Amino acid sequence: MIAAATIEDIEATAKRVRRHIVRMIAAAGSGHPGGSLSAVEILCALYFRVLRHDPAQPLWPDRDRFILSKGHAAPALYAVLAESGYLPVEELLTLRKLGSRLQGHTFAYFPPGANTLSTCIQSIPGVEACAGSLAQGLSFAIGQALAARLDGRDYRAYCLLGDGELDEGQVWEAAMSAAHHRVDNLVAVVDRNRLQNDGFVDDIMRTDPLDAKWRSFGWNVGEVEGHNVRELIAAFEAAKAVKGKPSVIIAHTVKGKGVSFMENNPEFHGRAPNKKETERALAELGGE
Ligand SMILES: Cc1ncc(C[n+]2csc(CCOP(=O)(O)OP(=O)(O)O)c2C)c(N)n1
Repeated sequence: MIAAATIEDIEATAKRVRRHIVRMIAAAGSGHPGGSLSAVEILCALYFRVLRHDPAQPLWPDRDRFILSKGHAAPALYAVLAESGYLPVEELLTLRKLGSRLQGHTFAYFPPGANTLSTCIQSIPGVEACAGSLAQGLSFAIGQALAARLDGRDYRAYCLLGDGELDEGQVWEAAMSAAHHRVDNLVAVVDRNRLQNDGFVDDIMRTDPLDAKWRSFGWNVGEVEGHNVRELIAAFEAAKAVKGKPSVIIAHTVKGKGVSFMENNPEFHGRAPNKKETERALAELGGE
């Protein structure tokens, strides 16, 4: 089982994860840096402090489940899984290469006829679900959370959504059903970076007031500065104590966080940095 890290260690890991993200997307020549960089502290807080998981047993039945619904942020998840020990850090540079386990969006599935955990195929150990087609992750996470209840297990399910992803109706159908079934071992996190594919969420489909919307759908709502590890951990801990309803944490973040010319820049939703930009980004991110 992975040991709880200190806030300082988590912040140091987040720095390394940002550098991995820039390097892997640059090496691939394609990918989604903006929405990967915004999610770094959320993922690091989860994997190094909140989730019950064991890199040596990726299919351990009692593990907490993490579902990356905004699947284009796969580089961030792969980097955090590598830092956790699920795969070699060097493998990160195979992102999006032919034959690599690290495809641009995550996958995990049960092949036809298979119905046991040991026959689940994960792109890399630790990946729970296929993602890329937005909005399916929350429904999947509800299924996982309900399965825990049916199986008499006490694991929890966590799901990371983008704020542009909330344009999809399936998210709100899922939100209603989670409240209806009182799925209190479920936590959704909204990466509220206020940008989506090629523009600002407010211009494409305004979702404010987001907290009131989730609350009216029957959820417990927390709100944090999404790059503040301490605040994130406190919100996840508070959610654990909530009974009878699911929780959502609205995490206010910056798309492209940490790289000045990527921050709040729609261009870097889905474009790799070129050689010069990569050098500049890595210089800004510091470290070795
Ligand atoms: C069903 C579906 N519709 C459209 C897309 C294309 N698409 C990929 S990313 C994206 C924007 C996502 O924005 P957001 O959820 O805010 O992600 P972030 O800004 O955090 O990267 C869109 C529309 C998709 N992947 N799936």
